[in-house]
Amino acid sequence: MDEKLLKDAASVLRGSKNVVVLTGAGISAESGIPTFRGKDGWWKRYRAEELATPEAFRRDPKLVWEWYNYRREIIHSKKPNRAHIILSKWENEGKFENFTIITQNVDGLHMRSGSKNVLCLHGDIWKVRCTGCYREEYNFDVPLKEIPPRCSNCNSLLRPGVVWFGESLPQFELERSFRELERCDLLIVIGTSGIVYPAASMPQYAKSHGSKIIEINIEKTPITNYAHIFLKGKAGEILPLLDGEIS
Ligand code: BV8
Ligand code: ZN
Repeated sequence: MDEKLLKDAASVLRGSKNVVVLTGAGISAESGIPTFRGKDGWWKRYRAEELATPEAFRRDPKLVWEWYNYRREIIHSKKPNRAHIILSKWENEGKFENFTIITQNVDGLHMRSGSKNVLCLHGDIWKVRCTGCYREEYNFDVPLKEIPPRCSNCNSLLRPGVVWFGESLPQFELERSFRELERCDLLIVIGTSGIVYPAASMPQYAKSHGSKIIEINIEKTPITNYAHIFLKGKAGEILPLLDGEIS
């Protein structure tokens, strides 16, 4: 880790009041949860870009649910890693005047590590929604009792409570995210390939409103080009170092 960059990042952190953190699948990689586009990513083995769509669900709900059941089983057996824990520590210690996490992840690990102010842009893999009566509830069955699962209220097919490609993001989370990005003085982007919109537009949006951008990733991304500081490395290794510098 470049010592000078780390110290620069720590001094930006120390001088920040309103901090937003945007996370992607990379923050959960050290928990043992495959990323989407990495070498062992979900997308490779399950052609997920064809599965995470309403069309795929209409065509073959059983196949789509088999993929989500498989992912739920993996996520269920994993736990938050040091990166999640440091972010939850910063929030619960009141390190900053305002501290918000905006996540693209559906694995629920930020909440499981104790973070409370979390905006889930793409939904939650532990939520199910009825395609008939639209009732939404948590379902933690691992494995699912039946595939595809049906609504106990009207017996229609249930769908995963996540946002698929071509679907709009939840209005509240989206609006709240952009308000926070307008007023933050620091946005830390952790473990995202910066490919999926509208999340991928958020760093530029924050920067255009005067925020500093720090990116933490094991490789460069389109975001790196306009980040003020790029800390190359694993989130679970860099965040504890940053925490050490500012505590
Ligand atoms: C929408 C939920 C309006 C389901 C997901 C052309 C141009 C621009 C946009 C579009 C376009 N064509 C279509 C679109 C819109 C589309 C889109 O952006 N497509 C992309 C592919 C071009 N977006 C949408 O459809 C969105 N909706 O736009 O609504 C609308 C409405 C109606 C009609 C049209 C438009 C909906 C997007 C949400 C899709 N749902 N997931 C599920 O999970 O099953 S997206 C999926 O990708 C996940 O949520 C994931 O979080 C997300 C982003 O991926 P990343 O998190 O970045 O993960 P990835 O593997 O890619 O990268 C991991 C990174 O971590 C890497 O950089 C790696 O280096 C790094 N890393 C790895 N290990 C570590 C690490 N970093 C640090 N430490 C480590 N240890
Ligand atoms: Zn129903």
